[in-house]
This record gives sequence, C-alpha cells and structure tokens, in this order.
Amino acid sequence: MNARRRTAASLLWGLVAGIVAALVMTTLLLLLRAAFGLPTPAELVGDRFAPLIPARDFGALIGWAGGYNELKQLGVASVLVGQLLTGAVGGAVYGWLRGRSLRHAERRTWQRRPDARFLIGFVASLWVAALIVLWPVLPTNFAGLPPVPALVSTALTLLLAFITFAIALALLMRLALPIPGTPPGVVGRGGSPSSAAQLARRGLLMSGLGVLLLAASGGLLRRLSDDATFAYDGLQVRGPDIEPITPNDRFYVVTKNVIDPDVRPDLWSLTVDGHVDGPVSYSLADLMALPSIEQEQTLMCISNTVSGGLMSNAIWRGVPLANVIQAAGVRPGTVEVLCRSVDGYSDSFSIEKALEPTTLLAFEMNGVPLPRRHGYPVRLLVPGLFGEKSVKWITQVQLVPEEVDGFYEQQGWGPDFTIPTRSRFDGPDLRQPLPVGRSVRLHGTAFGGDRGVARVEVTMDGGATWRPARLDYPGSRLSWALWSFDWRPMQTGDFRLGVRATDLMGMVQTDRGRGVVPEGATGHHVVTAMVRA
Ligand SMILES: Nc1nc2c(c(=O)[nH]1)N[C@H]1C(S)=C(S)[C@@H](COP(=O)(O)O)O[C@H]1N2
Ligand SMILES: [Mo]
Repeated sequence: MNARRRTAASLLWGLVAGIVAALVMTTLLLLLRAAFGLPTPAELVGDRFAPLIPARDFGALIGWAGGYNELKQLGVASVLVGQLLTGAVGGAVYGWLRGRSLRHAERRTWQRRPDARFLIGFVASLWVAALIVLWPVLPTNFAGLPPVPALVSTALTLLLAFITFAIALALLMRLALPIPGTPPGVVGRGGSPSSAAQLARRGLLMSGLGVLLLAASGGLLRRLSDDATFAYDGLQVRGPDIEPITPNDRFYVVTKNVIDPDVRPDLWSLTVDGHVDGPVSYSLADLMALPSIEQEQTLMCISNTVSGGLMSNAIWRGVPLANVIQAAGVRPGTVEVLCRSVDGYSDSFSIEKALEPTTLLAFEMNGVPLPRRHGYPVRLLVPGLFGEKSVKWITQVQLVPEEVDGFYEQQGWGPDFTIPTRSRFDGPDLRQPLPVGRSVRLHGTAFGGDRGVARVEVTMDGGATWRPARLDYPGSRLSWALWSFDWRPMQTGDFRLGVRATDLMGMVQTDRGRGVVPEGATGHHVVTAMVRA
C-alpha cells in the first residue's frame, strides 16, 4: 500500500471502530440506566434543553412531532445518533493519527504518540464539556438518590462511559492496525504477517462485534421502552362514566420523563434547606411518622383545554409541608420554596402558599401508597395552583430569598399559576342525536381550584338564559364537583349547550376564551346537541 492509501484506510478503520466503540459505551449506559437508574445522556440533554424552549414553540414542536411522547422519542433517538456520530468523528481522527504514528515507528514512547494523546484529550474534553453543559441537570437519579450523591454518580457515570469508549476504540484499532513500531507488511501483533486476508478477517470480526452490540443495545432499549412513560403519559379521564373519586389507574398523568423514577425508599430522603435556620432531613419512615392528614383534592394540568381530561380527583394522605419547613426554621426574607425531584424536575411557589395547612407532602393516594407514576414515595400537593407545582418524587425543598423559575416556568408559562374556575360536560355522548320530548341527563364536572364550587348553571340558548344545575357530588373546597341537569328538549334542531360554575367566593367563571399558553385555558365548554324526532 502507498502512504496515501494507508492513511485513508486507517482513517476509515478508525471511523468504523469509533462507531463500534460508541455502541459499547451506549450499551454500558443503557445497562447502568436499567440496573441503577443512572440517567442517560439522552435524558440529561432533553431535560437540559426542554426548559429553554419557549412555551409556544414547545407546543408547536409537540404538534409537529405528533405528541409529547413522539417528541420525547425523537429527542432520545437524536441523542443516540449524536453519540454514534461523535464516536465516528473521534474514531476517524484517532485512526488517522494512529496510521501516521505507524509510519513514524521510531517515536514509540506514548508521550510522543499523538494518537494516544488525542484519545486522552478527547475523553477529557468530552467529559468537561458534558459537565459544563449538563451541570444543572446532573443531580438526577431515577433510583431516588438525593441531589449531591446524584450529581456525583451522574458525573462519574459520564466519565466511565467516555473512558469505556476510549478503551474500546484503542482495542479495536489494535485489532485493525498493528501497534506502532511493527510496521504493517512486516510482522503483525501476533507475530503473523498482516496480510490483506488478515485485514479482511479483522474487518469481519469488527462488523460482527458491531452487529452483536447493536443487538444488545437494541434489546436493552426495548426493555427500557417497555418501562417508559409512552403508554400512559397524557392519560386523560373524562366522559359519561366520570366518577367523583378517580381510581388510581385512571388518574391523569403528565410527566417530563421518558422513563419515570422508580425510587428505592432506602436511598430516598427529603431535605429542607436553603434560607433556613438549620437544614433538616427525613427518611421515608421519619416523614410518615409525623402527624398526617387526609385531604380530598383535584389536580389539573396547565395544558388542560376547557373540554380536556387532564384533571382528576383523589383522596390523599400526607404531612403538611409547613411542619417540615417550620422544623428547619424560616429565615426572614424568604420569598419562595424551590422544590426539586429525583428526576431533576423543579418548581417553585411562594412561601405563603408553602405554609398553608393544605399544602401537603403526600405519600398515600386513595388509601394506598402513591403509585410510581404519581410520585412514589412522596409528592407535593399544592391546592389552587396548576398540577406542575405538585412536584412528584420530591427530594428537596429549598427556601430561597428571591423568585426562581421551575422547569416549565423557564419556558415562559405563568407567571400566575392560579387555576381559574371551570366546568365541563361529560355526558351524555352527544355524537348520537337525542330524541325530542324525552328527558336526558346532562352531567359533568366543575372545579374552582382551592375556592370550591358553589353553583353550576347551564344554558341551552347560547347564554341568553342560565338554569341552575344540581350538585350531585359537591366535593371539597379543594376538589371538583359533579353536576347534572335533566333536560327535556321539546323541539327538534341543533342546540348549543354551555355550562358555567361559580366558586365559593361568588366569582362566576369567565366566558372569555383563552388558550392554554401561558396561564391555562379559560372560557365556556360549549357542545352541540342534535335533537331529532
Ligand atoms: N418530578 C416531577 N413532578 C411533576 C412532573 C414531572 O414531570 N416531574 N410533572 C408535573 C405536571 S406538569 C403535572 S400536571 C403533574 C401531574 O401529576 P399526575 O401525573 O400525578 O397527575 O405533576 C407535576 N409534577
Ligand atoms: Mo402539567
């Protein structure tokens, strides 16, 4: 081979070896994710950049991808491809340099070997860059480690991954090209001549290894995706069979995660720190031993439309957040509490809200321990504010002397997160025409945040007249109410039905229509009933 062809060959070898080495690294990362809940770069990158996307663009992206789950899948796939591309580039440069050092065989001490120096530099700069870029999301651990151990273990995981990549790359190149000092065509590594046939064999070996790794990481990916949130994120509950208390397996779900935390209670703890007299920490047993209360409360996502089902009601048990905050001692000048979760999620709200007796650290939902997808072992409940403030899998409550933006707040949601009063039709199914002259039971839900529901009214004439509905299930001040109205249409035609609620403060639900971005949707839920002979 002439020099130019040899250079091209070693560069190409390096490129392929780089991809295979990146596959080794990816397989290791997926294994660590599955076994220990250590976050993958794909998850970290997603969580780092999602909050930087403005709320409206985020909505457009979700629409473009075909849903939040689809966007998550796209994000994960792009980072995985990015890992392979980075590996390919690193491998190509390494291969090229290694090919060159073969031709300068006299310089064989490793300090003089530019290929080895490059590889160490490549790994070090990847790691430093990853630490700098991903710094805010490093305290993520899906097995439930508190922030500091989570940060350290994530940083070490990344280092281990990059070192694994480098070792795999070096070994694979050694397979391809003999070590410097033993020029090709003379004597190969095993003392055998490095002939074309031998190179072909090695090529075959490398592609075999690549295929094997693809199968392994593919298998791991499939296993992980069985555990992913794709099956339930965005779950809604509404319609004719709506129940006063939502069963846990029907309760709506919203999560930023591709795979939700699976917290090991023995690793988990809750810390109250920041602007306090003295930080306090609780194990799960500590927390559950504190006096707890039961509370019926409805949760609703800020992205719920006026007709949407991202709203559910449950009976929770938990410890008032005020108790643990007071145990730490609020320093004067505290403005907000910033709550962090094991998944790296955070949100904040005023210290006044945090000290209200109904703001809870909940550990039970409808009589059973919190299900994993709803925040096991402990989640926040912040009555009156949109669901995103009710941080699941909470691990830290930090008192802060200034306003801080949470995960979605950074996208530009808010600044007011008060749930506006709302009401909705759930039944009957109006896709079928209603028979004229026969009584039909219109029914639905009404929710006033933490202001309760005093009254629900319906209109059959586009808002000219309003008639009082019955409150079949009045709920609590913090929950929805279920209403119904027996209607006997005496004429055929299409009727525009509307509903509105009034809260216990006497405030009537606004008829002003507004979209979900940035402070949640408002306006009347209007449906059309076809009345036929
Ligand atoms: N740690 C964490 N908490 C979280 C979220 C999240 O992604 N991670 N999502 C929030 C959002 S946007 C909503 S609407 C509620 C949903 O709670 P649920 O799934 O129990 O209904 O959880 C909030 N708490
Ligand atoms: Mo939400």
